[in-house]
Amino acid sequence: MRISSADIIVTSPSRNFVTLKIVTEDGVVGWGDATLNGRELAVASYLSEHVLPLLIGRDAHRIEDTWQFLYRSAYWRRGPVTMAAIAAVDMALWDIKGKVAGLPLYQLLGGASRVGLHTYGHASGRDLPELFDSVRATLEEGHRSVRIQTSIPGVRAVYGVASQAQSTGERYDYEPAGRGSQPAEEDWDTGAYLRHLPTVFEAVRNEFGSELPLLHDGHHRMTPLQAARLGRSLEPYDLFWLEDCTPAENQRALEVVRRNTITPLAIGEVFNTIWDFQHLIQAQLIDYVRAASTHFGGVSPLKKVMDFAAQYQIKSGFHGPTDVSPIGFAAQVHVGLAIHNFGIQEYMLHSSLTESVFDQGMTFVDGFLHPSDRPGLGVEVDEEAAAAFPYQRAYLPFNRLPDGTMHDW
Ligand code: GCO
Ligand code: MG
Repeated sequence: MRISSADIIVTSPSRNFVTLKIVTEDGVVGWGDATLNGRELAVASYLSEHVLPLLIGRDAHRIEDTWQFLYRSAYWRRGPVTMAAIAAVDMALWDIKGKVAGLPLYQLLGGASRVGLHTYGHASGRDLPELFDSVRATLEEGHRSVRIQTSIPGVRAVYGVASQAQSTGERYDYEPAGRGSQPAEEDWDTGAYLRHLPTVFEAVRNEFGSELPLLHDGHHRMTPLQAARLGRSLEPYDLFWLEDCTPAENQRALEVVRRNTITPLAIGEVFNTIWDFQHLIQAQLIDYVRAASTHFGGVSPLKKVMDFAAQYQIKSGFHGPTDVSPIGFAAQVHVGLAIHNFGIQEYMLHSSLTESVFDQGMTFVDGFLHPSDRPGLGVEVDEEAAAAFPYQRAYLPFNRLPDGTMHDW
C-alpha cells in the first residue's frame, strides 16, 4: 500500500499545532503530530523540505523500516526537531495501519491492560485559598491525582501558576507560550522556593487528607543538592512524584538526588530518544518516564522505552500538556492502555477551539481516560476549520534570578 501524498497543516486554535497528513493510493488517511512548542515552523520545514519527498511511493505498512530509514539515513541523528518530524510520520503510519486493520491502535499493541488510564490534572494558585479552589476544580474535572504549583512570596511571576498575568491573558493551561514577538520574562529565586514549597504541601495535606496523590514539577531549576534537599523536605507529604528536579543534560545529578531522598522522581519530557533514558533506567535513578510520543519519535520508540523500563519496575508518566496535539496525545493514550507498566497520564484538556479542529473520540469517565475505539488513533482533523486559525508566533516564557542572571527552565 503506497503513500501517494503527504502534507503539513499548521493551525493555531488557541495555540499552534503542526500536523502531518499522509494519504495512501487507496485513499486511507493517517494523521501525525509534529508540534514543538515555540519552534513549530522548524519542524514543519524539516518535514516539508526533507522528509515528505522521501515518503511518496513508500509502503505505508513498513512502519519500523520507515522509522529506521528516517533516523539512520540522515547521518545527523536525534534532536527535538528531527525526532518530532519522525514522530509525526510514525504516528500517521500507525493510524493508517489501524484503519486498514479496522482496529484501534491499542489493539495492535497487544490490547488493553487495564480499564482506562488514571490521570493527573494541574492545580495552582497565588495563595493557599486560590490553590485549594484550583485543587477542587481539578478534582471536579475528574482527575484523581493533582499537580501542585504555587507562587512564591516576593517573586513576581512564576511559571505554572495559571492565575498569574501571562502576556496573552488567555487561560494558562491552553497556552503557556505567549503569542507575540518576544518571550515573557518571569522570575526565579531557588532559596525562596525551597523554603516555601514544603509549607504549601503541608497545607494541602491538611486540607485534602493523606490519600490524594500529589505531584510537583520543578521545571529543571535546581542543583543536585538543592533537589535532594527538596525531595527530602517533601517526604512527609508523600508525593506521587517530583518532576524534572534538575536540568536534564547532567544525568549524574540524579545520583546525588537519589542517594538523599526517597521521594519518587520523574524526568524526560525534553528527552528525544531511548538513549537519553539508557543510564537513568539502568541505574534505577528514576521512577517514571516522562517522554511524549510527539517529542520522542512516535509510538514505536515510546513502546520500546517502556518495555526497557519494565525490566526495572519503572513506569510511564507521559508528558501530556496542551502543546502535544490531540493526535500526539491519543497516540500515547493508546500506548498507556496497552503496556503493563503504565503509571499515570498527565492530562491538561485541550480548549474547545482546539477541539473544533481536532475531533477526538476518547472518553474520560469516572477518573479513567480511554482512547477512542475508532480504527487507528481515533482523531480526525477538520482541515477547513484548521485553515481559519493561521499560525501565530509564540514563545514560552523564560526566567531570571534576582540579580538578573538567566536561569534554567
Ligand atoms: C508539564 C510541562 C509543561 C511544559 C510545556 C513546554 O509538565 O506539563 O512542564 O508545562 O512546560 O509543555 O512546552
Ligand atoms: Mg513538566
